[in-house]
Amino acid sequence: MRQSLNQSVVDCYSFKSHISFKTNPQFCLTFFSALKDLLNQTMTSFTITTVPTKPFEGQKPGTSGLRKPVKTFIQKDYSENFIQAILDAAQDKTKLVIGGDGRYHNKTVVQTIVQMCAANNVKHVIVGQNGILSTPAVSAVIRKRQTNGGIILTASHNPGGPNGDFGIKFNTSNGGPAPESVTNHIYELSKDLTQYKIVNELTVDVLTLGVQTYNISGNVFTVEIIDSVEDYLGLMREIFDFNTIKSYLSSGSLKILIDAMNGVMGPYVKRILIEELGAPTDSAVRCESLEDFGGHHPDPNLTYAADLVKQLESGVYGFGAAFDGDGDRNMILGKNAFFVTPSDSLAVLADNLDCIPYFKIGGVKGFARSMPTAGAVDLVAKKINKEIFETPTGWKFFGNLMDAQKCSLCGEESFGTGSDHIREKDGLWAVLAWLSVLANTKISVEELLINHWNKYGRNFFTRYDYENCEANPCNEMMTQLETLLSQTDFVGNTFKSGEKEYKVLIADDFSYKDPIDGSLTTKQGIRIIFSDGSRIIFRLSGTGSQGATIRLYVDCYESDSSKFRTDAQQVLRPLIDIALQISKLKEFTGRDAPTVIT
Ligand code: G16
Repeated sequence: MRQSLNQSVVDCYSFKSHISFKTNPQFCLTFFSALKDLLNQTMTSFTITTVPTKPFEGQKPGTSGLRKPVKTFIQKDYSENFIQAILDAAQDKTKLVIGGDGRYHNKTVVQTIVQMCAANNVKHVIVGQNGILSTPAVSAVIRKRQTNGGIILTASHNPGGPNGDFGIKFNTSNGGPAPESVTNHIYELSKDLTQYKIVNELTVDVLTLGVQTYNISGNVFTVEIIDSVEDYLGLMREIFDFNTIKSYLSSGSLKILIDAMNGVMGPYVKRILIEELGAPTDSAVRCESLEDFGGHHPDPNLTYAADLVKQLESGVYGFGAAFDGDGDRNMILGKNAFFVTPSDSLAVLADNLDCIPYFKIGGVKGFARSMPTAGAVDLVAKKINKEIFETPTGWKFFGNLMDAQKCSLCGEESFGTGSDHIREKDGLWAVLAWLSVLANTKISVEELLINHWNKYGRNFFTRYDYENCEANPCNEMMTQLETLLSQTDFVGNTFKSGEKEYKVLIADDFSYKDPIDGSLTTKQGIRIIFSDGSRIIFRLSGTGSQGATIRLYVDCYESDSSKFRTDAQQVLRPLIDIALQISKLKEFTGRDAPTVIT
């Protein structure tokens, strides 16, 4: 009886049976009223507590959610305040998804969110088993189960553990990170909070799959625990031709090595790549999800995924990939650790979308990239006559374009690639997309890139990160750059480094007017664009948890095929020197060298 009641409640919220809210609202209202009576007769009622609180400073979401050291989040009422601000900002919150990347503090906050949802009139929460869902999986679940949004617990690529970082992020009903209008609203609410509501006595069993029904002060509240991988796997099956990938992997033509970096991706890699697609069990490493990511920095780049790079250098593997803590980023390597820049990865996929059934059948609408991402994909868009959009850094800016059917594929230099199947970037999707291209073309990663450059020319790209600098000097450096660029004679100036000379064509602070809702986002990175198309860009990261991180992005275009195989650092050296000279970065930060180069 209890079980069938639970299932009926889920059906009502899920719009999936003949007794759904959508098809038969009157029946559902009567049903819930009867259920309420039954609950009041048979189940203990939990009471809602209103807790007085004081606002915390700085609960302003950054590029993607609120990210702070664990030590900040474990302060009394800190998480509760931010969750209350999210719940207050959410216009409709009948049904929400909850899940995180499993980092330290995940388990505690999952329970807190459930307790607060129960107290704040949320009717139904869907929780990944043991509180685990990758960021792309949350987006997939929100969309598949038509929820009003979700709360994701992650600090993405930032280190975890008691001395690492934690984060809370709100995604809206399209499955994507909340747009700035919503995050600004959350921040404003957080500044004036005087109380939050919680059901302290409620502790849900997050390990057992299925539905739990609770009586919260006489109202029905249901918690549905779902398998962390199932919905996402179902979506991947719809997008890709699993048989083609499977037979290519089993043909022995391609040996792969996947590094899950001890983040959330372990179970996804094992289930999808190994169990479903038949990759040998030793083709995935670091698949055990750990609260501190094994003490590593779960960031898939050449510095923090150095182990994978080393393995690929051996020449044994033809394809390698790594993910970040929450599974939305990816790094792609070919044999001998041939590095595919994220800008090139996006362009190569754009040029080969007919290898993927989702695009072959559904067609390709357009493309988008973040401003600092090199323009390799622009050249593909031009050739195949598709629209291309240049957005600020942050996946949230792609959501509107996708919802308006203007963009099918997008990517960022920060190791993000994805499509309109969800509204987050998607690490494993990118790997499956690459495997689809390799299985169809049957050539190596390096050959694919060389062919691509021969067809379009090569966009050389590098990014220098100066992590954890003192904030004030970095802000001063950016202000100084803005002042310099605003001088009337800056455009037209020439800068020399060695033999190379560059003339400034455009100098500005990037701003973006959303073509769909008209919203304007300013100060998104200082750009110096030279007359040959080369670019130098400076930004302060919006994902760090303390101090400041300066990102310097440099790119140039080369059409001479004899230069395609030159090392990117060598090609870009003159531009990097000019960037350091113009910005006086060393004088401001005291840093001689970046912490990470990609
Ligand atoms: C987030 C955003 C990305 C952005 C990246 C870097 O990724 O979702 O869109 O490119 O941060 O941002 P920043 O340069 O401001 O540090 P993730 O993987 O951290 O969620």
